[in-house]
Amino acid sequence: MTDESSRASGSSLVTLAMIALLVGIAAAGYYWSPLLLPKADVTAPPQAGCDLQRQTCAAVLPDGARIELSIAPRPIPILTPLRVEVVITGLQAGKVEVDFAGETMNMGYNRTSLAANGGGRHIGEAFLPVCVSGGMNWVVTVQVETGRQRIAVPYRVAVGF
Ligand SMILES: [Cu+2]
Repeated sequence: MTDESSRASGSSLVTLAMIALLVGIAAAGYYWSPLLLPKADVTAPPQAGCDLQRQTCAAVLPDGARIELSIAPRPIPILTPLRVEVVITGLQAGKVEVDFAGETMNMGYNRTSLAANGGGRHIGEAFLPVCVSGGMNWVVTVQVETGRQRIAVPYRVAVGF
């Protein structure tokens, strides 16, 4: 009887130790993730109510700088080359990238670098994969690197409905 209970408490100690270890790993992962994943220092919300399926959408930063995104053709098709254009005013941009991610499902890595084309204009091409569920919501994040910071603007758009 005593042997049974001591064995039981021994295994619960092992369980506790494993839980502590997992919590430690999770905490370390959270702590180190900014070094492993590209993480924006500043996230600027796009202007509310703007639909990339219909128009160019912009985000205005607190200092007045603007980051505009347009995707053509409209409506946005899948499995077709898309022309992605970002126009930046009021800040000196280095690298500009656009990342397409499923809002609620993992659609793989879909990121494209844009080339500067003068006057704050950056142009690139993207391609959306087909989704098993038909239409889906995408988060299109414009990532702009300046000398001091990385700015992310997450636009949301429904494609293929
Ligand atoms: Cu999907």
